[in-house]
Amino acid sequence: MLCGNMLGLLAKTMALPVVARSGRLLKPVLAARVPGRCLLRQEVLPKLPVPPLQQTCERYLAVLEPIVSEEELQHTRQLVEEFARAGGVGERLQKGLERRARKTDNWLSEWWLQTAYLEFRMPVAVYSSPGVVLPRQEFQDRQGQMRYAAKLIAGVLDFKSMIDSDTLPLESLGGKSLCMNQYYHVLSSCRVPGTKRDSVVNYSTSKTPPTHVTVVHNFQFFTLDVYNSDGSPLTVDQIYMQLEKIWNSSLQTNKEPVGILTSQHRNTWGKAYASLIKDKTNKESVRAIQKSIFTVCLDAPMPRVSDELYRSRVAMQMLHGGGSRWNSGNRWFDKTLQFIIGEDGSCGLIYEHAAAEGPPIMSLVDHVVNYTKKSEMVRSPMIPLPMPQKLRFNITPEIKKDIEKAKQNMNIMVHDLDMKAIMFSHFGKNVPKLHKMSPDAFIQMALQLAYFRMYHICCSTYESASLRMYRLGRTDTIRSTSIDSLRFVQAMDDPSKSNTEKVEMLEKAVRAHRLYTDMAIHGQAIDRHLLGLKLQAIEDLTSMPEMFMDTAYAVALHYNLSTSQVPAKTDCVMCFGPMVPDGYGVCYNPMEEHINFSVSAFNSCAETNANKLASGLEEALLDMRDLLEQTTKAKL
Ligand SMILES: *[C@@H]1O[C@H](CO)[C@@H](O)[C@H](O)[C@H]1NC(C)=O
Ligand SMILES: *[C@@H]1O[C@H](CO)[C@@H](O)[C@H](O)[C@H]1NC(C)=O
Ligand SMILES: *[C@@H]1O[C@H](CO)[C@@H](O)[C@H](O)[C@H]1NC(C)=O
Ligand SMILES: *[C@@H]1O[C@H](CO)[C@@H](O)[C@H](O)[C@H]1NC(C)=O
Ligand SMILES: CC(=O)N[C@H]1CO[C@H](CO)[C@@H](O)[C@@H]1O
Repeated sequence: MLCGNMLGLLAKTMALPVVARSGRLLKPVLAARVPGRCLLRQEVLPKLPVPPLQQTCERYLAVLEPIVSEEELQHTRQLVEEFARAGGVGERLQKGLERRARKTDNWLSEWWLQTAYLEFRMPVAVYSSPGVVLPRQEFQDRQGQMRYAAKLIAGVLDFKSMIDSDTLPLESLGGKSLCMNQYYHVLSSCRVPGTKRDSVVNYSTSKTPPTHVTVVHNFQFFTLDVYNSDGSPLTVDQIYMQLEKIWNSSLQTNKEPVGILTSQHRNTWGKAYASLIKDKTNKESVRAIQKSIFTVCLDAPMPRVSDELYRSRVAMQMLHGGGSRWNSGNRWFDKTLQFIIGEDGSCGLIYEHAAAEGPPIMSLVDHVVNYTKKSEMVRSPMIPLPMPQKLRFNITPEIKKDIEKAKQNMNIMVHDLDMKAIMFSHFGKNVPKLHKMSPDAFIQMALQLAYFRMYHICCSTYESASLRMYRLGRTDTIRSTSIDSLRFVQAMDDPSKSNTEKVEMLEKAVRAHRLYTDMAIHGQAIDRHLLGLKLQAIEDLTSMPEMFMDTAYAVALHYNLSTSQVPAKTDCVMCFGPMVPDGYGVCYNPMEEHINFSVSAFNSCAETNANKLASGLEEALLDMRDLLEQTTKAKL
């Protein structure tokens, strides 16, 4: 199954003065967003190209080389030749794609949103939504927890004011502007389940944009109005007081965890949703959550674990909440953005993936974390504020049954997810840079090496690449496994190879990865193009070309390694589940002198082990550094 997990490449931000076009300084306000700089810039971004057919076919055969047998490759070669021959079906589909590209802003984005996300029927928790682990906070009690939550809410509102006034720092990559569209989909939006496919609603451009966030504590949801009537945001102090009121009126812990319904298989939840919102009160409560700017989950403390396991436990708390006994019911998984703050200092967030990739989320996180560090909060005059509204749910026996089923399924998912979050503290981007290698390519090659050492073969590897250089661009796939990476990992532990040979092979593999990356961010990778040709065949009601029914195609799309580099300035790490039942999900944030990793796998697969791959990765990184250092020394 295609899953659109994840992120893009390092995006440089150019800070621009926070001054409106009129020259007047902008106040954070509720004013409806006016199409301004970002949207005008949108118009001048180039359109995503459709790569040439022959190029994609050749590159497809090249990526298969390290992952399928020679016989299979031979067979596939024939199918591809047949597909791409002059006057053949490939050319016809290609023309269809080119037509689509002329008629739309982006030939891919709507298809991608539908196939990768809204038609994906597995639960969004674990299978689709990424989490982010923030550095552990010092607080040890609920006052500290609420104070931090209040600062965090204020920080997001501060970021929102840049979105509303269209003054977000524009991002660029290699001197080219990036599409800023995703930023406008993160707040005030929510996924809505359907019985066959889902949809996404957003209220940021509605006539009456929302002025509230939802807060959930002990499975009970509240709406918290975060703006004064004059449009100014509440101060941290004010938000704190409101959170305390919420806390005090949600002390009972015996409430039905309605939110856990959102963790179900999408068809199941789609059915349960229809029955839930038949009741008018329920419908209004659900609407209030969907419409809110974002959600804040005040989590109960989780079981204590050793410092070594703590990071991994928090990663799991972000991804699924720990099960029905713990915080899994303290979520609305359909909500695009949910910050999570535990009483024990664990912090982070989870986001629903249909709206955005990692980078916009990370730049929001960087902004918010900075904001929470601003020394002390200003004391504001205490104007009495209304009590935040509790959202009521009428639980019929039928809904109660759905909740019980959801609890069971969630607990199965919780048991199945294996997650290891590690900090690699020996070095970061500094070492590869010293040896003139791309840090991302270096880390990817270490991952290839670790995998090869475990399985003695290599596998299809997905690394997301940002297509944001193009209008409405999302992602394509960097295929990190190449014939050059295979040669390198084979040579690395081969005593008949000299260090100099090994270094040459590493350099070659790193260059191949760089080249593929460059190709991908310029819209010339193969994965989305092949998907487009396939969807075009479906749209044209053409019989499915054999090339897409070939085993090699299934192998190519079976990503045992699903990876993403998600850089942030904040010392944090993103995490997500594997893309396939027998695979791994690996995410990393390379800092200058250390790297934070998360590695996930499923316990139900006997062949995979997150701990083992994580330590293999550390070993591979160290071995590669030693190789470079020894060889360089020898040269001197
Ligand atoms: C919100 O969704 C509507 C309908 O899907 C869409 O027309 C609108 O452009 C979206 N607004 C934003 C800010 O993306
Ligand atoms: C919440 O309850 C605590 C303890 O009973 C009390 O000290 C505090 O004043 C209450 N806060 C609000 C805002 O009602
Ligand atoms: C956070 O603050 C630091 C120091 O004040 C600054 O250098 C950095 O650019 C800020 N980052 C963001 C994303 O605002
Ligand atoms: C990886 O993928 C292949 C199928 O493409 C499968 O046979 C293999 O067992 C997978 N899992 C692992 C852990 O290698
Ligand atoms: C969120 C997280 O795990 N951050 C860690 C990244 O690595 C550094 C240094 O090794 C740790 O200090 C952070 O806690």
